[in-house]
Amino acid sequence: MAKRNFVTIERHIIEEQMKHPEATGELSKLLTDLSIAAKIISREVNKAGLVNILGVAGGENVHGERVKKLDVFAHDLLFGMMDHGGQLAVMASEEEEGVMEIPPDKRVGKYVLLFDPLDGSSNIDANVSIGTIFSIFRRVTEGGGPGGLEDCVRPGVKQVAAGYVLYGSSTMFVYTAGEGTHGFTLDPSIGEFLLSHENIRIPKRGNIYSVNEGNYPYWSDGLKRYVENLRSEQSPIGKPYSARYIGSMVADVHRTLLYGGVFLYPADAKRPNGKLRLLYEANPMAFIVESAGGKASDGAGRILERTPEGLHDRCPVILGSADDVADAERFLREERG
Ligand code: AHM
Ligand code: MG
Repeated sequence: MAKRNFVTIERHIIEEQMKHPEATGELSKLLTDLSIAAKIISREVNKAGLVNILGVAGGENVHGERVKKLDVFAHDLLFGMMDHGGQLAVMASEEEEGVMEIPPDKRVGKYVLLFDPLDGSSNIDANVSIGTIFSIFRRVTEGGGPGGLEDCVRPGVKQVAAGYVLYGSSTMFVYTAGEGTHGFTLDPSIGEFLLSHENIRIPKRGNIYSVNEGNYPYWSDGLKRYVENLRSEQSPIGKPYSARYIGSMVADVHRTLLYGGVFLYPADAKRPNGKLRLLYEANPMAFIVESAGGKASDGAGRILERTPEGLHDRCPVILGSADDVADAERFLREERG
C-alpha cells in the first residue's frame, strides 16, 4: 500500500520541539520561515536557465524590471523574509560586510542568523548544484535592542541549529538542532518539504575523497602524502579511493554525509587559512557533520572550537567520515612534528 504518513518539515520541527517542554517555539518558527525562503530561492534557481529568454541578470526582464543576480536576490530575500518574525536580534551574510540589524520598527528576538545565501554561485551558468547555508546562535548581548557584532562572532560550539539547502536534481533542506541531522526533499507538486532522510548517519569510513587537486603544487608535504596514500593500494581500504569534486560545498558535503569519505578545502601556500568562511560555511557544516556522527577539523583541531576574530574569517576545512578525518589530521600532525 502507498505510504500515506508523510512528515512535512513543519510537523517534524514541531515534533522535535515537543521533546523539549521548556521550548517557546521561537526556534521552530525560525526554521519554518527558513524553509519557506528556501522554496522561493529554489523556484528562482530553477528558472536560472531561462535567464537569456526572460532577461539577463543585471539587465532588464520582459516586464522592464531589473533582474537581480541570483546571489543578490537570495541575500535580499533571506533578510526580507527573516527580519520581521520577532525571533531574531541580528543577522550577518557572506554577501554583506557588516552585521545587519533588525530594523527599528520590527520586533527583536533572542536568536542570531548567519547565512551564505547562495554558495557556489559561479556554478549557476553551467546548471551545477548550488546551495544556501545557515547557522543559528542565541544572542549574548543584553537588552531589548538589536544585537551586534559580538552576537555573531562566536565559536561554532555555541550554535543551536544549522542547515543547508541543496538546489540539485531535487531541492533538499537538511538541518540539525543538535540532536541528529535530518533531510527533507521538496515535492514541487505540493510545495512541501517531506522527510526523506531521518537521522542521517555518516559512515565511519568512506571510499571517496573530494578536494580541488589543481591546488596540489601549493600543498604541504603532509597533505600531498595523505592524498597520495588515498590514491594508492596502501590506502586504509586497500585500494585507491574514488575522486569526486563538484566545486559547490553544499553538494560536496551532502554527498560526503550520505556516502562517507572526506571533503577538504585545506590551507595551502597561497591560502594559509583555506578559502571557506568560518561563520557562513565551515561552522554550520561542521555542526551538521558532527551531529551525523562525523568529524570536522581545521587540520589541527575541531573547527567548532575555533574562536573567530571577524565576521569574514576563513578557515581550513577537512570534514566527513570520522576515521578518514582522523587520518588526515595524523598526516598533518606528523608533518608538524
Ligand atoms: P563562493 O562562496 O564564492 O561561492 O565560494 C565557495 C565555493 C564552495 O562552494 C566550494 O567548496 C569552493 O568555493 C570551491 O572552490 P574552488 O573553485 O577553489 O575549488
Ligand atoms: Mg560561499
